[in-house]
Amino acid sequence: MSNLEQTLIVVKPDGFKKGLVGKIISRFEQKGFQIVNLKLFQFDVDTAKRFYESHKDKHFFDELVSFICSGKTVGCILEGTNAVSTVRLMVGNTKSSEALPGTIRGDLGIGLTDNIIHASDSAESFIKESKIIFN
Ligand code: 3AN
Repeated sequence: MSNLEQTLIVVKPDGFKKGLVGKIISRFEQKGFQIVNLKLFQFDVDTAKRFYESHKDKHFFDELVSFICSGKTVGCILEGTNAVSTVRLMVGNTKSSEALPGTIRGDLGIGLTDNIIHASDSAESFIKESKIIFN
């Protein structure tokens, strides 16, 4: 039975600077996901802190906020079967250096904080994060 879901991806500043926006979104289209909404924008510090609120007690929080604000990003809402888990599989391990070949981070990135792309980790995160970006 088909489980139609939506999820959010954000191409991070390193992905944007490397000119990977088209390549990344194309992978999701080729997989069969539909683009529901798309936005080019740059995070300000307040928005980034709200977006990454669940990490506020982590040692890397300030670095993460500073990095996501460092350049342009592209937010995209995708829709399709099991979108949340399938998109996360396509994104790959948080540490790009350990992400499997065939995943976006495995093929296109090498960093940890700068790991090319964000993808919502649950339906609840998608609702919260997409409201912050597509307010
Ligand atoms: P993911 O994006 O794979 O879901 P999370 O949610 O654990 O990973 O972490 C959110 C973001 O925080 C990651 N995308 C990465 O940019 C950054 N991050 C995670 N762990 C670390 C770490 N140990 N040091 C620096 N940055 C990190």
